[in-house]
Amino acid sequence: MVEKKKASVDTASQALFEEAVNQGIRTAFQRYEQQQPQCGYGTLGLCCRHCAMGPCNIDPFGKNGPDRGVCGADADTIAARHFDRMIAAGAAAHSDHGRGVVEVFLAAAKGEAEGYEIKDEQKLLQLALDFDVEIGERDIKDIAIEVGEKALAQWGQQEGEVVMLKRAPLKRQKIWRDLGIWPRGVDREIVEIMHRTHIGVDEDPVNLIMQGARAALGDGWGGSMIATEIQDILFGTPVPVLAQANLGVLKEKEVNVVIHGHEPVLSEMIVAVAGSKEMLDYAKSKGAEGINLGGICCTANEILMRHGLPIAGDFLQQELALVTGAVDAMVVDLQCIMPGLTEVAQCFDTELISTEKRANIRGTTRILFEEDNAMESAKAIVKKACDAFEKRKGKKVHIPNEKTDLVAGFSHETIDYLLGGVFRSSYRPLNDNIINGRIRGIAGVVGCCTPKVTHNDYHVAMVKHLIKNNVIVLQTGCSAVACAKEGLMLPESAAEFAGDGLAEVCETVGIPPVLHMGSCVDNSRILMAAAAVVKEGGLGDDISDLPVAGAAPEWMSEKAISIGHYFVASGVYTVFSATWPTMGARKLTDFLFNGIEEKLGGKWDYVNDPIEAADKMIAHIDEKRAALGILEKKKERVLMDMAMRRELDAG
Ligand code: SF4
Ligand code: MSK
Repeated sequence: MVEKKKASVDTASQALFEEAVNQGIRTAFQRYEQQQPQCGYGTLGLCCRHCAMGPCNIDPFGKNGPDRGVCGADADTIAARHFDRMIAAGAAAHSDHGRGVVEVFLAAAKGEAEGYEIKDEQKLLQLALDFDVEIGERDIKDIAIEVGEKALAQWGQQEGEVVMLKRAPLKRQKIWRDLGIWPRGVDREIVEIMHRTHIGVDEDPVNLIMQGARAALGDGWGGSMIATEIQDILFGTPVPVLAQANLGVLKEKEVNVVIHGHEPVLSEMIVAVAGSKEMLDYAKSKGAEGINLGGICCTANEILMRHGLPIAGDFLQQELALVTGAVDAMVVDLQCIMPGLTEVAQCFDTELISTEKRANIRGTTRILFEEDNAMESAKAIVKKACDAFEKRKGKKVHIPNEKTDLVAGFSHETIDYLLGGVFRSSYRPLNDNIINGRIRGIAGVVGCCTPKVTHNDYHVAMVKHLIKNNVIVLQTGCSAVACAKEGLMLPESAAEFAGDGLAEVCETVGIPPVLHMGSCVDNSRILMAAAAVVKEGGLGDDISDLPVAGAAPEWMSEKAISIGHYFVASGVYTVFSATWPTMGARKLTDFLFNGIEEKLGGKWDYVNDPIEAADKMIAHIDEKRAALGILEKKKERVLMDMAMRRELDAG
């Protein structure tokens, strides 16, 4: 059994972990222990079951065991094929999400999706320029329909270039073209991975990994970026909002609806419906004082970014949320939904409602989302939650006290605006502060949480170490949730946790040292921010020149591998911790950690200690600073008086 202190560094999760143990409820923490010892071949990437002559295992020590599978594939081929298939699955997940969002957008533009409207016309026009859609005097609806059709065509495109990669710096574009890895179509590159990793096709690990890069780029700069942009157009581009995070956001006397998964198309409707008089009256008729919405995983991040709604928790807190006994309905769509939820929900009065045709979860109530019935589905869901509250009313609940304030909503446009001021939005102040050394560099710390390490420990330790060393941190996904709970996303946390230079910039601009940029598909916002920093000038002419680094210290999903690989393929040094999937394949691992840099300017690394990993990121940042000739620049300390601050605010 896991000891309480090892389950989580988050005290709310620790308490509920113990409550689950006391009540005999199994969660991922116990199931992980039951899986021990996990298969060594699988852990090292040395197990193949791509055909029925297998499964084949390779001897990791190169001694008396087999060094090839039945077909003759060696360790590097087997691990590279497996790595590529992780990319394919991750890219497919993000991109299929993106496709669904574009379909809803198109229906909304045609007036066929009640309740949806275009909220950010400016962003629509920007996207129209990307897709070469004529603007002129045309009606905004006509522009939206053409943008929607052209965006949707990116998935099935067979030849040519996925359009959004043109947002990257010109030098980066040339690298992709010269290497022949500019994706032709989002789906095509994923299918090609599946073909090339079939028995007896591509056996060259380097060739396989470069196709992986092509598919991953189709995810990050394609499917994910389109998803982010279209979600902003439909639901509004995030601006800073104050909110709260952790399971203490649940309320005993209100109907608690927890929205979990990834797609904001239905959760936006639930947000709209839950605030209506009709639903509030219904909730009161069941004895509740109100309706309380909270999120888990990336749906949490989506509704947080746009509405300031509270985050109940991250991936490993989904079952713990139910253990509170206070969740009346948990609404799940897709991705990162643990099948184990059903077993936990059965111990309580919780309605577990699944809404996605693509994701049936046995034991859930099915209320399917269709774009033409979103409002009705949302109402039916909220009513079910109210009915469940009536059953739960008066029973004992275990809601922890922990909830922490945070400021979220840092789209890359918002960063631009906050830094540059009202009249002159620009990344110039960020670049200047990197050049003068107040900010040493930028780190993207993202990804999931995993029971392989103490929950949230790596995220929090790494991010604290980075900001202490004047590295500003951009976050998405469950990593953002972890640091929000720790209080790192408040402007005042700069004085407590950040180094002098970073703290000075944060205090002047009024931002936290750790910026919440959204959900997993919103890693595309980090790409756009990196491209904007290059464009602003003074820090080289490619993303690989920037003093930046990426990390996913508690990763677990295949999407994380796709994200990591598109960061590497965009020129970023990217460190993973907790586990690494190719460790048994020496030549392949050496290529990913070293050789790939010659081709792509970025590379992978694995360091299973968050502080050591952060130190390697800082060392990389310093190397880039040295190459730019700014390593020695010491920050000139400027004490700002009120007049200077006002001037900065006014831009
Ligand atoms: Fe074994 Fe080759 Fe079949 Fe993989 S593809 S299971 S290594 S025979
Ligand atoms: S939800 S992919 S556990 S970040 Fe995006 Fe969190 Fe990882 Fe799922």
